[in-house]
Order: sequence, then structure tokens, then C-alpha cells
Amino acid sequence: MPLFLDTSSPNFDAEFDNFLHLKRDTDVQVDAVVADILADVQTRGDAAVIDLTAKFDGMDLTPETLAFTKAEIDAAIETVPAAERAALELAADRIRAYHEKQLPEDAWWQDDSGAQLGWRWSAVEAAGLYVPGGLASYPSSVLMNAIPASVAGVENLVICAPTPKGAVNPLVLLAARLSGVETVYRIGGAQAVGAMAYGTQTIGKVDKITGPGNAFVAAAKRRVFGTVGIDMIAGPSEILVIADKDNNPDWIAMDLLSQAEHDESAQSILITDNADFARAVAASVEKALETLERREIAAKSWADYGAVIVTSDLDQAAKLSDRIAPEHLELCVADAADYSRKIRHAGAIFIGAWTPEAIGDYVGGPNHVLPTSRSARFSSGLSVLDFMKRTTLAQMTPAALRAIGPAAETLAISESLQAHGLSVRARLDQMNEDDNG
Ligand code: HSO
Ligand code: ZN
Repeated sequence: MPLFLDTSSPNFDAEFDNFLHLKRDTDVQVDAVVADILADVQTRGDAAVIDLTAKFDGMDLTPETLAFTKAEIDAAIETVPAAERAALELAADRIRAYHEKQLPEDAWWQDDSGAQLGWRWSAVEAAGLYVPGGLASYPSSVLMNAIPASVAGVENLVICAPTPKGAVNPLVLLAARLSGVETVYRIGGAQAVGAMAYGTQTIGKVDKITGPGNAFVAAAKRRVFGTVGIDMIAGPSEILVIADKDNNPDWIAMDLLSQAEHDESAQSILITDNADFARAVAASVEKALETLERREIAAKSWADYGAVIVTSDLDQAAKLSDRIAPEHLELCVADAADYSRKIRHAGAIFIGAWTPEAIGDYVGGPNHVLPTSRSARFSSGLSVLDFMKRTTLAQMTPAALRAIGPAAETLAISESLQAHGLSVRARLDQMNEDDNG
């Protein structure tokens, strides 16, 4: 049974507060192991990566077989059924079109002093995408990471995807191909993150590492941050649905389960202004859990972290949602587009009952790499901007320097940074000399 809360209950505030602070991330202590792995990769390069892959993935690789060959990728892609290929192509096209709209503009203008100012965007040169193996090996996530990087203009894009005992997901390789990624290394874990961050004899060093992974990968990303950029450390998935009574409870139940089935630590929350509707959805969830393929995972997530909250009205629902700052927010209410303006903190909003969250996971266009664990209060989902950086530009003229230079000199003196002040003064003096000469 999930948690049931009602805003009219006298204990609501305390109960909601407890719920907000529920900890879902299981902190596995892997940092010391990861530190050793990274140090090994840094000193021994390929040899370390090969040894660790033999140890953890049961794969005997050589420097020559670290990456899939083009022929191997071609052969794997051949095995993908036509319907899956077409679906992945549709997804890739839509994700690319959406992300192309995110490309930022450069700026360059003249201000009152006569100074030219602006900024220029450029892509990072090389990015590495981590794709987990096993259950969480999602081809859709390959598209969501690689396409923004390719749209940003990253020249060198590589993927690391472990292939334990040789197991390859052909859809991952097809997604890589559709995103324009040619180099896929069959390595995973902290050793893959280390290889991309430090470079080895065979694997080129990248500037940015993105993509989800297990506790080892997350710890490795934390450790290499600074040497390279990283996207985020994503927690378990979340969905919050705000629904009024004019919804089909079975639809909403399945939307809640669509995230619960990801992970036992995932979280699904329903907020509604109607207690009967709340009960109907909860009953539908229980019924669906009898037959769902991933019922064990979903049932545990729903029982441990699920919640149904009944509010007095939908305004209150929006306010509670903002306090939760969910990763995914579905708005199944009348005039949902209008209602969405009440929301400030959410990774992605799905507007109206015809927009199940799963559309956003695959084919909607927006990115599905989103801020979890309430971090939507201060961060955003993955975008083209994550693979770009901004260089600021300033160009003075003598007149501009004369107008604003003396203030710089004053501030330099006040900070006891004499050379700063003198670098400005030298130019101002020259100008005065030229004027008087
Ligand atoms: N909902 C997940 C992403 C995903 N769903 C991949 C299906 N495949 C996190 O946003
Ligand atoms: Zn999902």
C-alpha cells in the first residue's frame, strides 16, 4: 500500500514534510574501490581497462578489440526487426528536431561607452556517453545523450557500453549509428569512466562525460568531475500526476506504474482533488500489479515510495507539486496548458490526459535525462547547452577605455592589485600624452 495523505487532516503538514524528506537513494559504499580503479586506469591505461573488463565482465579484450568494428556494428544492426528500426528512427528524428531549436545565439553589441561586448558559443571537442548494460541498457537513452551532443557540434563522440560475457544490445548500436556515433567501446563501470576521463593508449580523452550508470559509474563520475565535465548524478526515476476526477483511473494508474517499473526506488505520486478518484486509481494500480511483467519491481516501488495525496482544490495540488519538484509531472486536468503556468519546479511537464509520460521517454522530442530528487528546483534536463560553453567577448576603444578605465584603476588600488591598475593607467597615460603632444 502506498502512503495516503489528505490535506484536510490535522497532521498533514508534518506527514508531508516526512514524505518530502524520504531518502530513496541507497548509498552503496563503493568510493574506495572506485578510487583504486581510476588510479589503475590512469597509470596503466589499456592494460588496466582490459584486466578490469576481464574481471568484472568476463570478457577477454585486446587494445584492438576494445571498440566494435564497423563490420560488427553493421552485422548487429542487421538483426534489428524493421518495426523497432522504424520506431527508433522516428524517435531520433523527433529528438533531433527538438534539440536543434535549443541551439543558442551568439551576441555582439556596442554599449554607451563605445565598448563592443558579447559572447560566443562553442561545442566541447570530445564527449563520452556511458550506456549501462543489463536491465537499464536503454537505446532511447543513447539517443537522448548522443543527439544533443551531435546537434551541439561535438566532433568526437564515443560511447562506452559494457557487454558482460559478450552480450550486445543491437538496438544500442543502432541508436549509436542513428545519432552519428561511430566509436563504441565494449567496456563499462568505473574503468570506462576513467578511460574516457584520462585517456588510454587506445581511448581518446574526452571533455565531458554523460549518461546514467550504477553506483560505481556514479562514484567514478563524481571523482573525475573537474578533470572533465559531467551531466548530473541521476537518482531513481519519479513521476507525479495531478489529475481531476474526469480521468480514466486505469490510464492514470498505468502512468504511475510506468515509472514505478523502472526501479524499486522509483517514486510515483498521485495528487487529486477527489477522494473517490484517488481510491479508484489506487485500486486500478493494485489490479494492474497482478499481471504486469515487472510487477515485483513496480509493486515494491509503489508500496515503499508511492503516495496518493488528496487536496481540497487543484491550486493546492500545484503548490504541493512545486514543493516536490518532480522529475516528470503529468497534468491531467481541464485547461491543462493554462494550469501548467502554476508550476515552477518540474523537470518535464506533460500537458493533458493525452500525453502519457512514456511519450516523453521515447518520441515526444524533449530529453528524458531529467533532474531527480527535487533537483528540478535548481537544474534542468540534458540539453544541447550541456555540450556547449560560452566564451565572453569584450573590445575597448580608446574612448571606451577613457570612460570606464579609471573605475577599474580605482577598484584595482582598493584590492591592492597594483599591476592591474597600472595596466589600465599605462594606456590612459598614453592617450593623454597623445592628446597633449
Ligand atoms: N523514464 C526514464 C527514462 C526511460 N524510460 C528510458 C524508458 N526508457 C527516466 O527519465
Ligand atoms: Zn521511463
